Amino acid sequence: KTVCVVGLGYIGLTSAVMFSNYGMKVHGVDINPSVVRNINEKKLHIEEQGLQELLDRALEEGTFTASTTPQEADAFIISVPTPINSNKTANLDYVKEATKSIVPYVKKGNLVILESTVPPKTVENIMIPELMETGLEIGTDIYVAHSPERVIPGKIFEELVKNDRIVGGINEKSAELTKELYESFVQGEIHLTDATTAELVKVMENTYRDLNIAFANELSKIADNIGVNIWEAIQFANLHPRVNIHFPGPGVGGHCIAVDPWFLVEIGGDDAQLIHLSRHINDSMPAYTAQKTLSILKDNKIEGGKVAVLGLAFKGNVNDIRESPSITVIDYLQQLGLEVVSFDPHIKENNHETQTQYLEEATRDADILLFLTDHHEFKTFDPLTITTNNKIVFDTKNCLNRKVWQNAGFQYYLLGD
Ligand code: SAJ
Repeated sequence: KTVCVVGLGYIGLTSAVMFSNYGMKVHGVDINPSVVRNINEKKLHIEEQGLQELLDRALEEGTFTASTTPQEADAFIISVPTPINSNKTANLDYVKEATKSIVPYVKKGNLVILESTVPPKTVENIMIPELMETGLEIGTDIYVAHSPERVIPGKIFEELVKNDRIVGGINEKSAELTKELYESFVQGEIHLTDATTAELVKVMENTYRDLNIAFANELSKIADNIGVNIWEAIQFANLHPRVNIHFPGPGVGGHCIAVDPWFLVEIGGDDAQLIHLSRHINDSMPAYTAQKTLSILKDNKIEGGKVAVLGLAFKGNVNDIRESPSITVIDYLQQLGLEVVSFDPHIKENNHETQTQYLEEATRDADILLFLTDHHEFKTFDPLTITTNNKIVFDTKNCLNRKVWQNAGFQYYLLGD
């Protein structure tokens, strides 16, 4: 079987190399020529454990090729970004353009699969009208399905194989053919439904997480006011067999959890009040974190001061700064008149004006160390080796060992404590 994957980001590229390592001949397409060039030179634009080896093998064995234009194939997989516009409505231009781009290559008997997370009805209202341009009968000549990805960056290859998948077809045959394709490497169960249900399920999953984190963030503010450590309280509450509260933090980032709930707000209107409020609660966390940093400095009689921000990525152990709360926290800190230098061991390119490539440079004259991302490197930092102006640390992810830092003479502050 041959597969053409359109969009070579986190999901498209990882799926493409999986298919090509499991017996398919895969052609990957990206509109960005530098992404294609790098991939062909075995250079990765994303950090993901296991990706380099699988890509190298697929390229060497010739089971994977990449270019900026699609090719004929048995199955087409569309895996492009679905961001939100500044007014928080879904931007489906990439889905539309990607579908348009494959129209000249789609033949009778082909399968077209959408992997991107989309507002319910996107397959029906955006993709189908474009695919009708092929002149082929939808559902009998060509088959169409939504097979949303559910993998977590950092563990993509493990989850691609092990997670259950929800596949929604525009008819039964479309769903069955999609299941057959993914069965080449998926060991989890593949559940079949219709396309709109699959679209809703995927958005619901990420919205559940956003709501749950908003709840944790709200609890962290309440706990802070009454002098309780929220991390300990959540751990205890989660010992109950039917409770699973997520954890607070400086904000919710990434291009999924901070984005997808807006799809439901857009289509739900007044029926989506809880979802809407949760988005606002999570979006309020960067400002809250910056304010807390300022009050910690004030409590220590430091006016102005220099903040060393540790962690720019949107979460631990990834090199992705898209929708990262750290960037917003830095903006607020600067607005509050504080000087900021930032450091992230996972981000090599200089992506931010405050960024330095050297830990020592970030911490040297710092009045406070502000940990915003729980990278594994941070957990093992030896505070005795860090030189600062004032010995104050603010941990927003509960990723440091309080005792170790206190023994090194630091005043240790924890978000939600
Ligand atoms: N976060 C918290 N508290 C928590 C958990 C996460 O503040 O308890 C923050 C993180 O720091 C980060 C943000 O939320 O800024 C999102 O991180 P994440 O690890 O929750 O999620 P993503 O965006 O990396 O991946 C999610 C996953 N969805 C679910 O777990 C329901 C993944 O399975 C999806 O495939 C992915 O979105 C996607 O692409 O949709």
